[in-house]
Amino acid sequence: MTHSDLSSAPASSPESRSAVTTLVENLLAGNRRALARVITLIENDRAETHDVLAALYRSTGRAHIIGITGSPGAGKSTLVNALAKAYRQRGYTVGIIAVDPTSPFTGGALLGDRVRMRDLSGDPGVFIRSMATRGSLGGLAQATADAILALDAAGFQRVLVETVGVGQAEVDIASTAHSTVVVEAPGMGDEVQAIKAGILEIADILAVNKADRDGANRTVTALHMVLGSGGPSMRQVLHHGQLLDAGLPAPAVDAGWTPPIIKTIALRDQGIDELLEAIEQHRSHLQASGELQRREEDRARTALIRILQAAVLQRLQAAMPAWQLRQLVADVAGRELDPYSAADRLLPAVLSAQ
Ligand SMILES: Nc1nc2c(ncn2[C@@H]2O[C@H](COP(=O)(O)OP(=O)(O)O)[C@@H](O)[C@H]2O)c(=O)[nH]1
Ligand SMILES: [Mg+2]
Repeated sequence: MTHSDLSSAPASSPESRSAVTTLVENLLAGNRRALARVITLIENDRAETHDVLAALYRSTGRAHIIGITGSPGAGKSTLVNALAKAYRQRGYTVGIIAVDPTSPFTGGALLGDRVRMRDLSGDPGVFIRSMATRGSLGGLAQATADAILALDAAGFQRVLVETVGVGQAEVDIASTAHSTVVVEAPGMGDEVQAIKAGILEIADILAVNKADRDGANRTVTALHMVLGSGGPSMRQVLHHGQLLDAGLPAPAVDAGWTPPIIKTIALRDQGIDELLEAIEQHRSHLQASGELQRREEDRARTALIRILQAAVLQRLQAAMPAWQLRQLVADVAGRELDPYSAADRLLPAVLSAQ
């Protein structure tokens, strides 16, 4: 499989279909180049992506997906590196995806991450990839979710996804991950700030990294207080916020799990076994309580809505000249038309577009 096999043929041609089949077969057989190629297709939002994912989908659903999020500099990359090594020592294969919405680079990790992940490279049981935005319709969240599917299909048992906690990104990852680890570090500013930003709402596990530094215990105490007052209803807030679909029952609250707070020194591999244990305990809890199934349904719903939104916009853009859309927007902005009526005018175009 070479790059030109897939780029030369039109998306639905027989040549392209057989190239897709070969690519998928190679990925499922554990070929790393095929996996890398598939993730590149996903990143570039190529037309073949849908065929590839459709062919892979039945082979997914086995990996445990772990989101690692928190402020820049909290030590997420270092922690991911240490966690991956610990998982490897226990015989698990590990996929790592570093998501950086601000990075202009794709396909290669940031220099610091490259240095840190050096001790993992060359290990066939580890696959590392970083992803950045390409401004595709589906966006970074969709590309990340699809890349996770590819790693899952390729047989990686644990998939670690590092995201910078800067708002919507971590909420998106939380809806993609089975277990979300929020990384805090002492002296990184007001803990209340993190709570305000909503980052704790998505935590299944809290890691207070840089526990070698002053103030780690203060951070732990502050987090205990917030969790004590907020309790398990935190998750409910998130899920209700994401219920874009009317008529579906609100998901049950995961009342049986209190996020543990674990001190780590990622630089020295301290607290990593405890963190790994907490993740595995959370996985067992998800399975035993039925929460795993519920989160899978959440994931499926989120994915479906995201894909539908992108498809509707794509069809709209295909069916209507850009100037016409701009005029409609101008009319709404100028109060000549309300947005509901504008949408009503656009919908027939969406439905008739091929
Ligand atoms: N003192 C101390 N420094 C750490 C620890 N873990 C990471 N660091 C350092 O913190 C900085 C940021 O780490 P990095 O993993 O890149 O953070 P990220 O931005 O959250 O991914 C780096 O200089 C790390 O070496 C730790 O446990 N203790
Ligand atoms: Mg990082």
